[in-house]
Amino acid sequence: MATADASDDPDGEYDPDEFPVPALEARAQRCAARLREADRVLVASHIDADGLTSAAVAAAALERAGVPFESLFSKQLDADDLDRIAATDHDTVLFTDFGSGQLDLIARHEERGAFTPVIADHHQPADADGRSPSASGTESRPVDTEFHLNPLLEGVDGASELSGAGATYLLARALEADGTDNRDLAALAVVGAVGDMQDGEDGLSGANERLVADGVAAGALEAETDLALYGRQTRPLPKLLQYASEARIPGISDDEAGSVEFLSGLDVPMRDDDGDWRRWVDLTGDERQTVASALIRRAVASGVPAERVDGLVGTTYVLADEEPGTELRDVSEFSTLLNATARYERADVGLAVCLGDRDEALARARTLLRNHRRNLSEGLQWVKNEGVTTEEHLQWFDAGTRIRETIVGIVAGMAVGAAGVSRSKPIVAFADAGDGEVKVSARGSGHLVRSGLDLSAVMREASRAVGGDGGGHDVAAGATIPEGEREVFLAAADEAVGEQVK
Ligand SMILES: [Mn+2]
Repeated sequence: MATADASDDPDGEYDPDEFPVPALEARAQRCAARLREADRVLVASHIDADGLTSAAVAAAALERAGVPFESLFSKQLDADDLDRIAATDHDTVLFTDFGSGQLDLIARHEERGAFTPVIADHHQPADADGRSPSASGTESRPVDTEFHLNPLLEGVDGASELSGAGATYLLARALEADGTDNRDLAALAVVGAVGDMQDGEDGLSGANERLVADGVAAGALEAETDLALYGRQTRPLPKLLQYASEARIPGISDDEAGSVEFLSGLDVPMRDDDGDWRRWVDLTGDERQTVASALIRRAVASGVPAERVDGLVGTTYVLADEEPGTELRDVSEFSTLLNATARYERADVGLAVCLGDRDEALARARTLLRNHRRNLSEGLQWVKNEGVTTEEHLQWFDAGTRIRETIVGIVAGMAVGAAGVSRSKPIVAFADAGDGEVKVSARGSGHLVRSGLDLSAVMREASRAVGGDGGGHDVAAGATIPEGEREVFLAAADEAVGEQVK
């Protein structure tokens, strides 16, 4: 049995010949061997930044290995999706960034010979009854399939140490033929990990660190200590500071005039020759130092807690081959761009950008991103106006058709900490999904997870109790339930959270 630190390099030295996550090598090799035998592979992937980068890593690796493939995307891989996949004439299906949670459904198709599944995922595997192993409280025995690559099966944390794109990257490394080096694909895997919020203040950790090392060694990625605010590549400086939800500095956060005033008081030219605001990426190293130091002094003087001041500077990742000043250069901005394509049913656009399209697809993605930002801010405003309902162990709101079901989870996460929205209870959001179904998204916190919260189990149990289905991660999970079952679902979820969080 491998342990959680099996991926740690004992002497800390980078060994390019060592498999990036040794605990997962045997599984990766088994999956790769099966894919090499296939005439044609259908790559089925989750629709989000991690799923898109998973598909891109798989596509690049299969192409380099000379294996023909097609790709498709799905929001949650439900029974209907699987029926459609089974109806295609592909005999091998590679599931990326989902599949483990649907093992019970997939196994049924496999048993009747519809296709051979190969799974590269990091979500909680379902057992034969469809329960997640952690939900039963005891070691239940998952149904398994022969070609299953998931960090959780080898004691590596799938929530924080390896994403779907990370698991797919390991598969890509196992697919390398002589003379092929797939380490450049680690850059996309890092975008996926950050898209799944696996990075902390000190950047990525555990198995993900080795992916970073691969990307750096391949020249595709740079890890830097820098100002840890979102938008270093593309945001004009005042907006960078004003929208910095990471820090919350009085007189600067949410304060455009305050941000401009703060910047104007520094001995750094803030506008370029055309009179436009400069961006963080436009500043020299010395200028960045000046701004960062002043910002930290200001935060300390304003009474911002020390840990949040420390958080102003952290490990950031840059895609070395991308144009500076574009969304693609910074992994966080890249992942947001991808989410903006995925949430509006344009996974094809996001995948094309991942695979190198810098013309039409990139322009389309940027338009989708502008639209996404507007929808998020309108959604957040709606939640602030309407407020949430507080139950014993959780809080919730039902957006109906007011917030798109594909972004309601992001809005729920953004709403936490707003007036009337507690940080001490998970938040559950409902939105109409059409066809008589309601989408449920739940968000917790690291603190709640440490107290026992596992939203993946909560969503799965409560949704299955009303004829729906769900799953995800301990800190963020989702479900789909039939219309009219909200109250019963809420009662089950409230009880489940109460049992977990002591
Ligand atoms: Mn994922």
